[in-house]
Amino acid sequence: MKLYTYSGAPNPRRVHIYLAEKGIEIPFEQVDIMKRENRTPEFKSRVNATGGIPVLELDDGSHIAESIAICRYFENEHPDPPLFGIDSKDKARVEMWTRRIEMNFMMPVGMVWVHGSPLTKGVIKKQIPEMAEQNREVVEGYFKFLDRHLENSEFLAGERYSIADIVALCTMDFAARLNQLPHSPEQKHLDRWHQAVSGRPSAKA
Ligand SMILES: N[C@@H](CCC(=O)N[C@@H](CS)C(=O)NCC(=O)O)C(=O)O
Repeated sequence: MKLYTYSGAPNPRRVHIYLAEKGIEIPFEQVDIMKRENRTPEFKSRVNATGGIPVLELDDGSHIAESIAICRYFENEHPDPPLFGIDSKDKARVEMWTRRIEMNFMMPVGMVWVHGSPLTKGVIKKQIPEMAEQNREVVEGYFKFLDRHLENSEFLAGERYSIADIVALCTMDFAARLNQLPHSPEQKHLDRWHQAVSGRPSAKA
C-alpha cells in the first residue's frame, strides 16, 4: 500500500491529517503536480484516470482516488477514533458539513486559485480574472457564515472533531497561504476554531 501525494497541496493534506489523527503510517510517493507528473498518460491509465491526487494504491494493485473516499476506506479498516461520526444523526451531520465545505467553500477557493494565481496561469487555457474576483467574494462571505455557525458549535459538525474539520482546515490554509485569502481575526468564533484545529499535532501533517 502507498499514497501518491504532493506536499503542500490541500487535497492530499486532508488524507495526511486524517492518517495522523488515526495514528496510521503508510508509505508515500511524491507526484510533482507542478511538473504535471500526475497528467502523464502512464499515470492516468495506471493510477487515476482523472489525474488528481491523492490516490491510494492497495496491495492488490488497485487504486482509490478522491481524498474523502480514501479516508472512508481507512475509517472502515480502523474505526477508532471515529472521524466520520458515531451514530445516524452524527454521521449525517458530518456528511452534511463535509459536502458543504467541499462544494461551497473549496470550490470557490479553487476558482480563485485557477483564475487568479500566477502559478496556474500556464496550466489552464485562459484565466478569467473576473471569475477570481467573484469567487473571492464568495469565500469572504463563507468565512462570515462559518463564523456565525461556530459561535454555537465547538467543531463544524457539533461537539466532536471530524473529517469535516479536516477538510475545512485544509481549505482555509490553502485560501490564506496560496490565494491571499485569510479570514479576519475579528471573526472570533472562526478564529477560535482555526486555532484549535491548527493546534492539534495532526495539523502539521
Ligand atoms: N476531489 C479530489 C480533488 C483532487 C485534486 O484536484 N487534487 C489536486 C491537488 S490538491 C491536483 O491533483 N491538482 C493537479 C491537477 O489536477 O492536475 C480529491 O478530493 O481528492
